[in-house]
Amino acid sequence: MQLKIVGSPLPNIPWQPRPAGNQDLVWRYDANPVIGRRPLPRVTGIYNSAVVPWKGEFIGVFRTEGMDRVPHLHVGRSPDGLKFTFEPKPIDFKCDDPEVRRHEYAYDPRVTPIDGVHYITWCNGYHGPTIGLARTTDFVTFEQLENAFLPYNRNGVLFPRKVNGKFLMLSRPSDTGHTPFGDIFVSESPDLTHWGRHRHIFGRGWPWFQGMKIGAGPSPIETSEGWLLFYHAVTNTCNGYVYSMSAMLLDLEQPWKLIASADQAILCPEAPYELTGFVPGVCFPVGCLCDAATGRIAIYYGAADTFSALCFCQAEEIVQFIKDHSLKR
Ligand code: M1P
Repeated sequence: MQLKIVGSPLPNIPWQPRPAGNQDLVWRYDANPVIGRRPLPRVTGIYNSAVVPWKGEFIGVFRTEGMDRVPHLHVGRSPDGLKFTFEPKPIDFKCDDPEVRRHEYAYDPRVTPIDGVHYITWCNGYHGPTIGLARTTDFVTFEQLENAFLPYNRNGVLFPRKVNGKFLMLSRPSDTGHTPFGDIFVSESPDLTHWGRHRHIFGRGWPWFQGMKIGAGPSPIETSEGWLLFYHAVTNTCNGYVYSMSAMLLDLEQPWKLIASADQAILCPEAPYELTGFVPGVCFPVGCLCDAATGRIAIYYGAADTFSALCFCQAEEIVQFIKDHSLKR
């Protein structure tokens, strides 16, 4: 297989080669976490956040959580994708409709460029969690659009281009709490306001690593073998939920059709910063950089609901692994 990636070269992608002797598909940045404890005054953690290339450097939307544990979204910037500085104040979304603008909480942002505009999707408090949506062209002014779905929903993730002339969004219908269920669906829209044609893509279940729920991670990467989607997979234990990362391939023109899904996790909570924090045992992929020239992928993931960490992989190896270890249910 000679995998082709649809996208731009990113020669300055943050990157470390796989360490000698390491046989894992996905390996961690050796100076993790990239964002540690108390990154801002009175902020206990910045995690589950999305980074994109921006004018030769990097920018992103970050989940911050203070002593009251209510999450908000802040802009952050980085020259190298490794060291970040953050706006001290949350994003002040502009919206003419006060009903849409009303703010309860905001978390787990994804950032997706489509046709020169950056769209932010996040879990937005509106009588319970639903999918908030905003757009920006400069990361200074953010225009908030209609919430995409009715409550309760989480993990709203846009595709990076229209498919058959429509915007596509992944999401996971949920409940108001720590949802003990969850499958990934896709919905389409002509205008980012009206969403429909909801299709089930893939469900929780066998094997055990994803027995409780799953949720889309970063925006899918377009490859010659299909859309490559990293996702979080949750299992239940006697000590609570454990969040790992796995990957699947979706059909390019009919993305509700699953091509293949790996039969195991590709990153499990093992490092100290993944096992110690506000919620131990969480690896939660949210942002992703990809160098289309080399197939290098850098994934930003939340660790233990406290830290932001980085891991690396090669697109062709991941796609081959999904095909070779394709889940059969
Ligand atoms: O605490 C682990 C995660 O729990 C929730 O994830 P999900 O709703 O997808 O199961 C979210 O609160 C997420 O932010 C958190 O990391």
